[in-house]
Amino acid sequence: MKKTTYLMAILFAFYLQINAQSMVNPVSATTTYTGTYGTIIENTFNGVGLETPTSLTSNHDQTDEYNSFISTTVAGTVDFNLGSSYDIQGLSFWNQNDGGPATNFGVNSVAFFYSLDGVTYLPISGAPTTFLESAPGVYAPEQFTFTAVSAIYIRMQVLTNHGEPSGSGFAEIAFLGEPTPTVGIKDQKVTAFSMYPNPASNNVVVSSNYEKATIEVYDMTGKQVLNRKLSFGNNSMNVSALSSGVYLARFVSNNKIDTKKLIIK
Ligand SMILES: [Ca+2]
Repeated sequence: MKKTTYLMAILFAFYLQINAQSMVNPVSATTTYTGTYGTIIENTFNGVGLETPTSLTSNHDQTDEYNSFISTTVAGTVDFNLGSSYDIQGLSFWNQNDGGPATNFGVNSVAFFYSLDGVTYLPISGAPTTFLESAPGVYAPEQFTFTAVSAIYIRMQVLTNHGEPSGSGFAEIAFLGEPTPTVGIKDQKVTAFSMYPNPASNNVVVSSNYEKATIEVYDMTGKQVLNRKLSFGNNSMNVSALSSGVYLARFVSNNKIDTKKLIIK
């Protein structure tokens, strides 16, 4: 193969790799907010207002009651349902812009969480914690990337806005990711970690396929109850202090996050 052909092949493979990641739109959402000005939460994920509804870099039209959401309180939570499991590794966010009522309704400080069951939510490491107030005439999104998490639900908890006392608003949100790969027999060896016995009572052997990893155990309220460093291979984890019940074990290494259910007898 000629050198240039070889180089083109590599570039093309790289291009395919990048394009495997694409826009993931929620299919529904539930929120603690009450909408006002005739706005509905669906306006923030149905693509209405985006000049190119399939693009994470598209501009969003001037915000109005038909393409954005305004709440009656500043703080609130929105749980976006992706419909099925995706490996999410980024997001685009279009804040309330100068179409109205005013840019100071825009979302300011936030916290993002992910969940596979819509009940237990864990924090997304590296997700954005603030969004800028939109400048007049600026309708482009803020874009963020983070270490991928496998999620069916993404929670955005709004803590503050940009100064308006009567409520918060934003125009659109969309996620960057790909459908979570189904683990086949040939993929078993790339599983991040395994645990046995499970159900367990006193000790769990955690087998890690990565160097320098951590396992975090959360109870069903999302509270972390154990945190332990792992080395490659088998690690013994004492769980005798945990009461009987269902827990989530979250494995974190440099490039891999994986979550499994752990049952304590
Ligand atoms: Ca919109």
